[in-house]
Amino acid sequence: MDPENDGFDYLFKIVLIGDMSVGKTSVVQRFKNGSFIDRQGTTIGVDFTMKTLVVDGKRVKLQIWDTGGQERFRTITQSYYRSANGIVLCYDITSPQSFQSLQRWIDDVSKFAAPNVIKLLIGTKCDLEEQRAINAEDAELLQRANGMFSFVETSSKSNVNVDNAFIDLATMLKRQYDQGYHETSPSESFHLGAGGSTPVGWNWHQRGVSHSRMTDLLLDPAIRTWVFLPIVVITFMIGVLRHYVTLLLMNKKKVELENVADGQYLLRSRLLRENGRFLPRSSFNARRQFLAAEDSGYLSKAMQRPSKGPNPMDPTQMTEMLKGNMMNMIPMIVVGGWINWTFSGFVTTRVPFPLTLKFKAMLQRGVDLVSLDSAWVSSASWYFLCMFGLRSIYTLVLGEENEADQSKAMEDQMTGAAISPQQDPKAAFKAEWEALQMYQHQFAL
Ligand SMILES: Nc1nc2c(ncn2[C@@H]2O[C@H](COP(=O)(O)OP(=O)(O)OP(=O)(O)O)[C@@H](O)[C@H]2O)c(=O)[nH]1
Ligand SMILES: [Mg+2]
Repeated sequence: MDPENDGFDYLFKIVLIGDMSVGKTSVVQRFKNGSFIDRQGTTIGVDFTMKTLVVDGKRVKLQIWDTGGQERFRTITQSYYRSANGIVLCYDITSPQSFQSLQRWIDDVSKFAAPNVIKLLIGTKCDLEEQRAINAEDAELLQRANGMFSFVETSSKSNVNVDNAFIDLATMLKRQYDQGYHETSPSESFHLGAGGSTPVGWNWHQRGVSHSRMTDLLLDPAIRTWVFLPIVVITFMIGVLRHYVTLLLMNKKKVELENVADGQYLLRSRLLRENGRFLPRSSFNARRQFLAAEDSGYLSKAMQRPSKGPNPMDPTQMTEMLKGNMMNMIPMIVVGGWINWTFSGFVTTRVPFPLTLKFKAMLQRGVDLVSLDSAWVSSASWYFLCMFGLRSIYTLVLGEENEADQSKAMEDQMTGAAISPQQDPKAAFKAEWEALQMYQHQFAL
């Protein structure tokens, strides 16, 4: 059996951390290739390596993330802790500074990594015995005080203990898994996103199923019941509520008979211009006369009526507009805030097709997890998708002209349809009258 073959029984993610130049990359290189490069370049951000070991006759694949120790990468690399199964903390036995820094690294781990992550302490460069600044006993004390499972001193240069360290870690991870760590708590929960506690069922064990580098998630069914569905129901109910409150608040505009007649006459005039060529000239003229004769035509009379176009400063119009805005903004702010507060940080569902990384920003608001596949949708984004996606359901339930659809109201506001002044009817009559006057009749039949 070739251990490098892609098949594996266990997959564990390991992250190496520690101050810059302590020799993290050298450790990984020694383990992966069996080589040592004296002038190793500093690591920019994070490097990724895979290696498969055989432990107790099973293939254990290690995904190793070698982080850059420079201060400026600290926040980037923290996001890698979250899905780590094992963390290797490194210090340089010749550098007291790197040993002192360990406390900060340990604090970071307890802040950002899963609570059950397995920690291993490594003192590097043990070939430089004459420059030793840190005793092994001190390191052991620190190891025990912080619940790390083991401590070893290694040398990548002289190939001391490097392989052993990884084998020990892999063995420990496998045994922990075998002991049913995840059986006792099927949805091992840990924190995603700042502050939001996010129960995510995490698939520790990929039995040769997927070889993608992305973290594979199993959604806890409770998320479906307590996050996914509530968001849909809340968004829907708010829409219905909005519809009825709007109906209550808004004054229905009264339709006047004259306005209806005006509309109908304008329509008739337009139809006459469009289809007049199918009428004999005398019939056409009679109709034109009826609509546009100098004094007695309907359009001419309508043009002379005193104008009563809507007054833009009309206070009732302003209140209507304010009410409209209120019905838009208040649910947005209140419900948006509520959803964010109660449900933020959950991964709710997965779209059934692959998406490019660019969708992450859109679909994963509130879940800041680099290794999460872009097809997953976070709770905050799910709320927005519901808000825009429920349009046809509202139409089905509330009818065509409903006020529930927030996206429609927003569209109106953006295009200015909600605030554009109504046309002056006199202008419409004048335009129609002129068009009819200029029409040259030619009988088409
Ligand atoms: N003598 C000796 N030198 C080592 C050993 N391991 C690493 N070095 C040297 O230490 C220096 C830093 O090693 P790196 O592996 O690049 O350190 P790093 O922790 O990856 O550094 P960053 O990527 O900047 O965080 C290099 O010049 C190595 O040659 C070792 O075991 N013995
Ligand atoms: Mg490095």
